[in-house]
Amino acid sequence: MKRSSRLLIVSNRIPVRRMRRSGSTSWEQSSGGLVTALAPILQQRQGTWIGWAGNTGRAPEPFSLDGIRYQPVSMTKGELDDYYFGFSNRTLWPLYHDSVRAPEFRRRWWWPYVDVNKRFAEAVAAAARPGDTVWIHDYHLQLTPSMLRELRPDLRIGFFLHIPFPPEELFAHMPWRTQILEGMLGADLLGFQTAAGARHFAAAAKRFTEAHGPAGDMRFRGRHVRAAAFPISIDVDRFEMLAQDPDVMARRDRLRARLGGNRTILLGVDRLDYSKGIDIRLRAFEELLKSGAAKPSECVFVQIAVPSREEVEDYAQIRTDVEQIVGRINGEFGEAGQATVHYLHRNIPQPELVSHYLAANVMVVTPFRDGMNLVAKEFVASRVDDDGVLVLSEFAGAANELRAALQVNPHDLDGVTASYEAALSLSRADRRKRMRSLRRAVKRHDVFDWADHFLEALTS
Ligand code: GDG
Repeated sequence: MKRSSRLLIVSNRIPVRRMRRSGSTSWEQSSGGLVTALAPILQQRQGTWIGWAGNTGRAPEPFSLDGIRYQPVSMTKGELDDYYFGFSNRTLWPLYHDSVRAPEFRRRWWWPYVDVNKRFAEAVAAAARPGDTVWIHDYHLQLTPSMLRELRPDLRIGFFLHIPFPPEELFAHMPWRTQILEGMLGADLLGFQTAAGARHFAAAAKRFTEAHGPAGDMRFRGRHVRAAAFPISIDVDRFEMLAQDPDVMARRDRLRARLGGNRTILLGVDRLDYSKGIDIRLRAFEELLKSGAAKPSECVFVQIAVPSREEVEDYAQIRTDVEQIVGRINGEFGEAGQATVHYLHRNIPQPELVSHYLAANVMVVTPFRDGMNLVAKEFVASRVDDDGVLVLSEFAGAANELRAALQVNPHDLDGVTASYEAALSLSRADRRKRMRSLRRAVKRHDVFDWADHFLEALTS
């Protein structure tokens, strides 16, 4: 990358939290994987991060924190409803996740989506110096690349989609398909989690726009546009370090003891989202108990479900569904003082999360569709003891790399139940062999390599 060119990151949210302590306001960096990966690069390159700060009405003034400049973009309450909860999370999210819930195509959400994308493009255009590099993230901002190119043809523009890009036949349902594709084609480089995502995008682009040529070298309106896979990863060293922290290990031991000493622990960790397959994994656990293949005194399921998008009806519904299944299993198989499913509807601190990864015998990751799924990789990175079994949906992007997991089709209830039985019966030697292979896969490239590869490809 050219030394003189600065880097601007653009995402729906800037990764900061506003703290109010004794009357004064300050900002604190939040701990997502993206900010961890990009912070060192941004600090080195005097970078700027542009995005929504989480409040409606006037945007807070730009500020600097830990060597990164943050530039908030404003959003009205109506735009939050239409652009974010509406078009982003009730149209794009379900459509891009194989339509596991029906996407809603509402015309009144489209224009706010256009307007907000425009505002982001204008904010970047105003902040960028000649020749800067801009990296735009995710489905909320698919129109921003071409809007920005129009304003600032001198910039290098990259775009990364964190969620899957759907097969052409599914994407074809989108009433604004041409506008969205043309929006994305404004970038020089388009990154996807998987090769299939890049392929799907190129197929749709060729069908619905003037783009032509192979995914890796498309031509669009006289420019080269490249679509390729850049599978995201995690800060592997951080999880390995936490896993060896005496305090985290002590928490693991306390957790195991609290859950009943010798009971086999199955664990799920997700945002409470209908794409994650939390319902199917609990129903499979219920089947396992019903069949007698496992006794409630011998095993326990812990599900951490982080509250998410609760304003959207399908999310309220999946919460009700999950809580009903939890209640049914505990009603049927629990004893006073001994629950069969422990359900935590909250976010827990990361050291606590890692102590759960360490306590688990079986990590269950069963999304119907997932861009990557970082939880699967974090579990593997944490298991420095080479133990623990990963049950993983074949429809998570992570399945491409985590071949030694017990891979399942989450639409197949009997298949998921059978995978639990298989997990419970694996010998220590088999578990070790699989986990070692998984760990090699996860350690092959971390989130820092991911960011480097993308930025190198963008600027070369
Ligand atoms: C999108 C795509 C893609 C979860 N519970 C707690 C907690 N977490 C953290 C995990 C992990 C992250 O949240 C979840 O990441 P995922 O990848 O599993 O899923 P999405 O939120 O849907 O992310 C996905 C990702 O973007 C990156 O490109 O992989 O496919 O959908 O890091 O650790 N963290 C803490 N407490 C919790 O209770 N501290």
